Amino acid sequence: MTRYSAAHWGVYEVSPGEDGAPLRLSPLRNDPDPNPIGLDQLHDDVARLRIARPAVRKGWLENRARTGRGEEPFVDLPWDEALDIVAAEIARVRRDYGHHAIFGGSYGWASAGRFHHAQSQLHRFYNMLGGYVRSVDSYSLGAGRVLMPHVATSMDDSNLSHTSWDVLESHCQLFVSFGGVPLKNTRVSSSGAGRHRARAGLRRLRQAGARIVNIGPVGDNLGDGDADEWIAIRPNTDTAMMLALAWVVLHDPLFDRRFLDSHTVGFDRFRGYLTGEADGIAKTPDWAQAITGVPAARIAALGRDLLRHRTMLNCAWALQRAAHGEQPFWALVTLAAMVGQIGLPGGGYGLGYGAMNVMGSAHPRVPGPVFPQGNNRVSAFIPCARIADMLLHPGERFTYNGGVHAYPDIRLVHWAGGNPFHHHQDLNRLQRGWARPDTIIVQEPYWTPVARQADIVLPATIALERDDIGFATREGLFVAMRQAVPPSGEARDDHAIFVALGQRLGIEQHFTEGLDTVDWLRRIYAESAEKIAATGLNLPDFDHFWEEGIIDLSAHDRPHVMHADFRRDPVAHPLPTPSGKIEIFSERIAGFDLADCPGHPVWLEPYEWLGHEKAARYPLHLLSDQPERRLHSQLDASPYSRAGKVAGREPVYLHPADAAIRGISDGDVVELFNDRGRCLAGAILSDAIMPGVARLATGAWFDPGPELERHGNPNVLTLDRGASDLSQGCVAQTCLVDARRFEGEPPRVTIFDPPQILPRSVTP
Ligand SMILES: Nc1nc2c(c(=O)[nH]1)N[C@H]1C(S)=C(S)[C@@H](COP(=O)(O)OP(=O)(O)OC[C@H]3O[C@@H](n4cnc5c(=O)[nH]c(N)nc54)[C@H](O)[C@@H]3O)O[C@H]1N2
Ligand SMILES: Nc1nc2c(c(=O)[nH]1)N[C@H]1C(S)=C(S)[C@@H](COP(=O)(O)OP(=O)(O)OC[C@H]3O[C@@H](n4cnc5c(=O)[nH]c(N)nc54)[C@H](O)[C@@H]3O)O[C@H]1N2
Ligand SMILES: [Mo]
Repeated sequence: MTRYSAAHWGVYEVSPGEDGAPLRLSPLRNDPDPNPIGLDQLHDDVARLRIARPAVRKGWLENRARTGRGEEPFVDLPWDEALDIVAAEIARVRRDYGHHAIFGGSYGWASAGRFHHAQSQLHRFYNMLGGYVRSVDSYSLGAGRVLMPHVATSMDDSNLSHTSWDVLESHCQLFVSFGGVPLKNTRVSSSGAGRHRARAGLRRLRQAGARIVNIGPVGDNLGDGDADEWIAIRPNTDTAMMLALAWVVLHDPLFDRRFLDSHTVGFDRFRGYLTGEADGIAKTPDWAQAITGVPAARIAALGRDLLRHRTMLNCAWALQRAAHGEQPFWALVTLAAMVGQIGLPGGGYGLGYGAMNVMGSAHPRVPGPVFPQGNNRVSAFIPCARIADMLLHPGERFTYNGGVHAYPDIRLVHWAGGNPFHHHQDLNRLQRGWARPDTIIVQEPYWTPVARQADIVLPATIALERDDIGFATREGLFVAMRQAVPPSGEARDDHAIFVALGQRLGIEQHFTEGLDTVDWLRRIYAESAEKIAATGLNLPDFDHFWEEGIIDLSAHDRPHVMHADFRRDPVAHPLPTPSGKIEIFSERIAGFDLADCPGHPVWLEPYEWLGHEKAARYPLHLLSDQPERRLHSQLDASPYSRAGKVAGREPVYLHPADAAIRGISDGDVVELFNDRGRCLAGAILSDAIMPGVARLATGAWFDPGPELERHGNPNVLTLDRGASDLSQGCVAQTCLVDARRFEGEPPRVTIFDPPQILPRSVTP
């Protein structure tokens, strides 16, 4: 009987190793493009970084010292003692300061599995206790999540309703993508990727004769080289190019207002801006050339082609992870509306065909199992990327989606399933904020950077060590994730940790409702099956599912066209915007009266870019994209991730001309630097990156040395500022740096050495 395990990277088959060897993981048999990331989950290089027992930072244990985070050794504690300490600390903070002093935002991907979802467990626990300060939105789509419901539909809906690859193959003639379709990214889906579809999707699109154009600073990030054309563009300037394309479309004899009149609002307000009637500047290809570096003739030619083909306009999420990140999404939708093919097969727009496996799926959209989180009685929240601001500036006001709010004063931080020392920008600044709370509790399987920055570390199990249900909407599978190995060391499930804390704080019954793990799995499965039955699709009962190991929904696949119903009948199928139509001008956003996000798409200068005066000092634009060989910081110690390193560090891609003027050769250790920080990386020279741009993927485990970060974590360089006063999204891609060859013996990377743990006996 085959057993399965679902992971964000894909579904894996689990079988016993031969002759008593450890467990063997192999890709799902019918996965056309398996993702090797997950095969290393049980490798010794990963396993040696597991946290064996609860641990408390020495200075915190001895005298509750806030200083010394990330520097002092930890002390081993038995579970009961550690749990008593954590429960007492939670009780102290809620008694003395209230629940709005507890930060439980706990942003992060954790692992797949619908029940042991670390964040949901933590949120339910604190909700039962009386609430916590939460975080909203995501690092993925900070600007997009806030903007898009005003303009077309929510990002959740958008992600689940992209036109499927099969439809593109049959109908799309011109596929234009800002930011490529990087296959590395498409092999992951939050909550569990199923069969990987984008590689074949792109290949078939190309074989069907579609012309594929990649616009971006990076030339080799579209499929297996499927792009017929690469238009190199300065980072963070795509909005200007989209506006110029819109200008060309507007002046094309084939331009036709009918779709704009019937399905959108506010075009004429935008038109005045586009033509320059409003501000004296016509957004022509010449105008855009000066900003983007793309020749005006090329913009004009592409603009002319848009109306003459069935055209899909796509944009990577990375474009909105930048200053004024709302604008490229809004401009793209506006351009697509002007082209008039939204809702037609193979035409319209895509927001993220290259972001995840789920995009372009034809699998049915059904509601999956959900572990209920309860209600939060604390109203205070932050946009997730404003964590350092919150920690550094309690009481300070911030704007968000039209409202004004204040940062709460946080005394206790509790994190499970995320790595802020991976995901946040300007880590040196985060570290200053991180020094302020009384207590930081982290639940983690591994000695990750955030675990090392905690006061109290509680070891959590990984997915292979527990029973769970794998499911992600439109991934086409339910996966019985049966425990495959015993927990490592004394690791406990996040759920079990919260049950034990609940016992100590008097909410155990509330938290568990008297159910054990298997009871919960049965319950959330049955609830999902009932909802799905209402759509006419019947799942087997739980025992049958658990025995079979997998339910495959692909017999119910259907070609899908985004916004098809809306196009057919916008009155019967309105969009969830105030007008029910696509909002090219948004009265609501205009009403917020924000200088950095007015009522229609506009070009606004990024905080840092190659056209900025700062570029004289820091002439390279740093892109920190998603890593090919891991998910964020997860499994960075694995052989697969380490095989991609250069000189033991994360590779930085540089154009040969930029390398030459700095005396940098392939394989050199280089130092990247700006006013915010310095890090080392290993150079790879490549013609597939435009001059003036450097690319260093995220996720090398943060390894701060006395002088500089040693391992290549780009977030010591990135800027920690909100995308705008509308969204406050993260702006990781807005960052100028310079590079130099590192002379001398580079410092050793030490973050993969397990930390020093003292026995309990050394402390009073
Ligand atoms: N410069 C720059 N920074 C970025 C980005 C960028 O493009 N550029 N991208 C951003 C984006 S889009 C994202 S989504 C974030 C991602 O940031 P995160 O989601 O925080 O990164 P992960 O490394 O996935 O962290 C998940 C952590 O959960 C742990 N974990 C796994 N399973 C379990 C479990 O069952 N229980 C517990 N308790 N823990 C578990 C893992 O060991 C890991 O440490 O990064 C953001 N940061
Ligand atoms: N293997 C792997 N896959 C992943 C992840 C991972 O960690 N590992 N993370 C997942 C997550 S959480 C997310 S949110 C998605 C993110 O999906 P995306 O945000 O789409 O991913 P990125 O790799 O950051 O960026 C995609 C491309 O955008 C380009 N780009 C960056 N800035 C600009 C710009 O200003 N203009 C243009 N035209 N192009 C630009 C980069 O060159 C890059 O190749 O990926 C998911 N997939
Ligand atoms: Mo993300």
